[in-house]
Amino acid sequence: MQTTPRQKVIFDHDGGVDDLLSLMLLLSMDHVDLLGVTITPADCYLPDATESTLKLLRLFGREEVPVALGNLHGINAFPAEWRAQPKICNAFPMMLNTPVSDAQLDCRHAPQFIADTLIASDSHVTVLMTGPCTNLVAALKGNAAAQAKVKELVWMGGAVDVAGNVSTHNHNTSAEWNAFWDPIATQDLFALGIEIRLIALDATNELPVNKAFLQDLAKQADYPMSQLAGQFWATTVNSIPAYEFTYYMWDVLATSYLALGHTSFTFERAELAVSVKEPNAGQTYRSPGSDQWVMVATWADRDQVLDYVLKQFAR
Ligand code: AGV
Ligand code: CA
Repeated sequence: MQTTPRQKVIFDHDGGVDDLLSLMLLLSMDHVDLLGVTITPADCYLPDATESTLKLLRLFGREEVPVALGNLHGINAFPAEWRAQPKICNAFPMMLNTPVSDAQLDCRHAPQFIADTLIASDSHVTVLMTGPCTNLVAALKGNAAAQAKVKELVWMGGAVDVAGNVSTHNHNTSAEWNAFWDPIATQDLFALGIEIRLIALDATNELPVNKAFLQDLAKQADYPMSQLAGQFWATTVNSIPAYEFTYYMWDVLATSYLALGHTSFTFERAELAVSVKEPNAGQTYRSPGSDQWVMVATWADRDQVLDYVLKQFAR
C-alpha cells in the first residue's frame, strides 16, 4: 500500500509564548516532516527562545531536527516587556527538568540554513513563519533556486481590513507587529511572488485566549502537553495593558492551518502593498494594480480550531 508522503515544513518563529505553543502543536502533527526550526530574535531574547526550542524538541523526542539562529534585527524593536515575557516558559518544572544540548544547533546563520535546506530538498517545502520575515527574505531574495522550492508560505502577519496592533509613537495603529518590525523585509516578501497565505489579524481576531478555553485545556491536564500548554497560556492572561489587553492565538491559528486547511478558513486573493514610512510603517493594505497577490485569511472557524488544538494536546 502506498503511503502519502509527509508534508515537508521549515518553521521560523520568534520565540513568543504563542510561537512556543505553535512549535508544540506542529510537533504533534503526524503528517508533518519538520526539516528544521529557525529563530528570529524579535518578540523574544534569542538565548531564551533557543533554550525553549531545544527543550520542546527534546520533550517530543525530536533531537534530530536542526535549529538555526538568526541575528538580523528589524527597524522597530518589540517592547522589552514583551521580549522578556517568554522567559517564564523556561522556568516551569517540566522545562527546567529537560536537559538541553547544543549539539542540535546548526552552525549556519538562519537565512543560510533556510536557503540550503530548501535547495537540498527533493520536493517542495511549506514554510511556516510566526514572527517577522527578516530571516526568510534574507534567504530568498536573489535566490531563485531556493524560491522555486517553496510550495507555500504560511505567515502570521499583517492586518488588511482591520486595525493593526502596533501602538507606539509615530504610528497610527494600522500595522500588525510582525510586519512592522521590519517593514522593508515585509515589502520585499510580497514582491518575491511566492505563494503566501497570510494569517492576518483579520482572522486571528476570532481567537482571543479566553478562560473557557483554558478551562477545557485544564480538564485534560493529565496529558503532559496539555499541562505545559496550559501553563504557557496562563502567562499571557495579564498582557501588558499599556499596549493591548488581549493575547490572541495568532501563531497557533497559522500553525493549525497546516492541518485543517481550507475547512476552517476563508481566504481571499488580494493585491496588497506595504508601507515603509511613518505613520503607517508595516501596514499591509489593499492596492489594486500592485500585482502582489496574496491569499489573505479573512475568517477562521474558532470552534474547529480550538477542538483541534485540544485534541492534539491530548496525546
Ligand atoms: O502580532 C502578533 C505577533 C504574533 O506572532 N506577536 C505575538 C505573536 O507571537 C506580537 C504581539 C502582538 N501583541 C502582543 C505581541 C502582546 N500583547 N504580547 C506579546 N506579543
Ligand atoms: Ca510570533
